[in-house]
Amino acid sequence: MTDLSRRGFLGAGGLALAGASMVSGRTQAASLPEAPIMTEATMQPPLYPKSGPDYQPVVTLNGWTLPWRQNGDWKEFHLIAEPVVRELAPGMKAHLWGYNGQSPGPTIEAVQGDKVRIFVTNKLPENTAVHWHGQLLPNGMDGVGGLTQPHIPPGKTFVYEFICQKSGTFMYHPHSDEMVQMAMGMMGFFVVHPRDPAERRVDRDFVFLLNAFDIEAGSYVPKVNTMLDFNLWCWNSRVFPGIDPLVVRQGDKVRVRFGNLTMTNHPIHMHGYDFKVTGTDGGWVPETAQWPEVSVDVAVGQMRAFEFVADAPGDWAIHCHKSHHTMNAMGHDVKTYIGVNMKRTAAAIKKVAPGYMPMGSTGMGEMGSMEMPLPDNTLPMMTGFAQFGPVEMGGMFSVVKVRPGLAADDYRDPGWYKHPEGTVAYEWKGEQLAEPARATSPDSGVKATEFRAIDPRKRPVRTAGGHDNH
Ligand SMILES: [Cu+2]
Repeated sequence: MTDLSRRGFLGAGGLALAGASMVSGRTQAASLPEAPIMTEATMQPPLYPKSGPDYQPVVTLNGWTLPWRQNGDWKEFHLIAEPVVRELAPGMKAHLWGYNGQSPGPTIEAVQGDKVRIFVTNKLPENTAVHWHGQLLPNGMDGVGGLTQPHIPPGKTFVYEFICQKSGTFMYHPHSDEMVQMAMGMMGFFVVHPRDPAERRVDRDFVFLLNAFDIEAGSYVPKVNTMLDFNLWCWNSRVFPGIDPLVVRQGDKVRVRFGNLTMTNHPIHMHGYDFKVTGTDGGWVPETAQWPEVSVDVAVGQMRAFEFVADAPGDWAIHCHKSHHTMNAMGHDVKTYIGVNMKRTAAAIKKVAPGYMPMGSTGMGEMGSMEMPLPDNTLPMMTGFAQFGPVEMGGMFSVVKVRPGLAADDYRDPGWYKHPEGTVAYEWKGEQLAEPARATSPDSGVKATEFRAIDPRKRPVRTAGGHDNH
């Protein structure tokens, strides 16, 4: 990739934060900036600034940062709204809409005070517009199609120009046929770094967007009208075990930022640490107001950042605490059979469906360890293996891997944690207690329901009047 970020002219006197004169309204650019494209779903290395103030760039789980070019005072980016194919996890691909080859689009990074000029080319089959969620900007740059600008028709390029007035965590997404375009995966992260490189500095800064899809087993395109019952709960359009681990060097100061563009809230929970909530939608939380947590809820349309010092090595789970959101597509319709004696039912069903196998009467954990035949292009409800067996998870789940002695920019998966001798939960092999008499299957006293399996080939034929018995 060419060097797209060259030294600008934002020197003495260049940083005026307010005033209409800052926005030219008409770009002087002689040509459109390059629009790099990314199709791989692996985390790309952080993009260090080659000019301007120093900062610790973020890393985007299963994603990348959009390179830019400096043109006079302006940092110029080029987004292309277009159809993309995204692998959600090995074994499943989705036909989505996104930006520059991916859903979500690339992360945009800038510095407080930067003048940014963002070209948006529409290669979708319908109008679009881009809203810069959380940015303080002139009304006409806010990206609400019809309200603050004409929609961008297919084939056209529009230009957005504004000053990044404050540092913090932002997003971008369409404001044009918004429900459909977000359900199809159109969104991206936007980070503005403090102008002072020492301010709020961390060693590792992870970002991801929470999004959700409803894709029926065997199909490739999300159902765009689904309101609540999504079956794929994603971070950056990926589900476990397809989500990158958050690889951290022991002792590093770490920030994790996320934004929620699903239709419900997500309590994001991290094991092994308490952390401080340091950022919200409106900016940084003053140190005196930061509160300690082990879970932080992020409502629809919100962003949150938390920070911790990674002093405890290990493989620490990080996930949404709504347990349905750590499940994948297949299996949500399975009935509950816990405590049910399935023997007679299974025998009856096997007469009409010889391959039938009853599941779930002891819980559903066994589903995480089985290789069940699946329809084309879908994912099992519970999946993923680690060093001690099946993890029985899916969806919004990943692992914070804290290891000593990593290189500063080493984000490669270090494998499973090697636990020091004697620090893993273990089986009791001594004598058992004398068992008090316990009912093995508590009886509610309610008469059991009788199942009757009907062979559809031998269904009783109804008489003309619609009554079977007269
Ligand atoms: Cu959730």
